[in-house]
Amino acid sequence: MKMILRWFPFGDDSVTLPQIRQIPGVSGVATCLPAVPVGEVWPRETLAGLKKEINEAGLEMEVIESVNIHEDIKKGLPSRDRYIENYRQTLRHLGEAGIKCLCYNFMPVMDWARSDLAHPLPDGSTVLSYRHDQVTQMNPARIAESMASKARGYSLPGWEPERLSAMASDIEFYKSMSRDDYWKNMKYFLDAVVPVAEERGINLAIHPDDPPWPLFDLPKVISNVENIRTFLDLNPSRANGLTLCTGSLGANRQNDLPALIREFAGRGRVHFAHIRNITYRGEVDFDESAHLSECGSLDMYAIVRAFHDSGFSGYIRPDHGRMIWGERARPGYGLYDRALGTEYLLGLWEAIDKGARPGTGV
Ligand SMILES: [Mn+2]
Repeated sequence: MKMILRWFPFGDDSVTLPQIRQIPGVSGVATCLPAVPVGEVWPRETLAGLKKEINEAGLEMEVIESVNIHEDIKKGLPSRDRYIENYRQTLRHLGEAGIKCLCYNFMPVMDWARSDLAHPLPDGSTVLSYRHDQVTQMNPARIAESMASKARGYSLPGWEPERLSAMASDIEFYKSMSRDDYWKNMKYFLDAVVPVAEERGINLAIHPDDPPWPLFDLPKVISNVENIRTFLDLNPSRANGLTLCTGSLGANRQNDLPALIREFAGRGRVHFAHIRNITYRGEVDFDESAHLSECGSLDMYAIVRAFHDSGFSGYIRPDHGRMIWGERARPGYGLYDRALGTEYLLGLWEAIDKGARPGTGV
């Protein structure tokens, strides 16, 4: 297991590499090239420069989050082949840069949604929160507007301006697409890119839908145990794997997270873990919360233990955190609460690991 932190390059993050270097137990960052338009090849030289910057700060660059997938691939349009070829070329460049794991998602139109990016908690911190009625009462353009107004000037990954302009027509397009066709488009993509990933030693790790239920009638497919099984069977390579995000999948109370982790990590198909806690505020409403079990609705001990017991050897990051101690940062991605979460998760891991090995525990 390697503990990493998400970091946005080129000045689009309030958190610096030297700060991340000082969080005990963190070996590297998950990063991205936000300036490359969706569908185009990620330039080799830019990746090499970024790797140099990260390595010189004493950190590894082994995980990318994420290379976005052009909407034409998800729609299955004839133009998809050009974009898929570009994706294959990007994978080759990522391999040359030493990337071992690529987190991506296949969600149509929008990556993730929240009703508030700075919801106040009683302890004075703020968190991202989701109230289903508020989200469905807005149209996607209004959601984007309301999210951007609380993004403190940082870009919101997955809500890039070029996506927003096409949102309304894209939503119309998907209304006529069957769930089966969506799976077929996914398989077409996987069968083209997985062999290149395998050859370059990269594990693909799809991120679950967030929230894990349909919004605006859009097909959402990575949201529970059944459809994750379907997804993994689309292409049986180990390189076709998952990012297991406890906050995303955990928002659906029907998802038994430890069981899900034991099944998929046990099969060697989980390559990246996003571990965070949430507090249920209704059947389909939740607030993000501090990582500690007692601060939310998820049992973090059971979650970390399931990863440990499954022999998980991929990457873990603490995912989102609260905004605390007056920090001004990208919503969900401040330094302080993610550092606290990191140490808590590493503490759980050490206790479970030593307890599982006779002679090393108490
Ligand atoms: Mn996540």
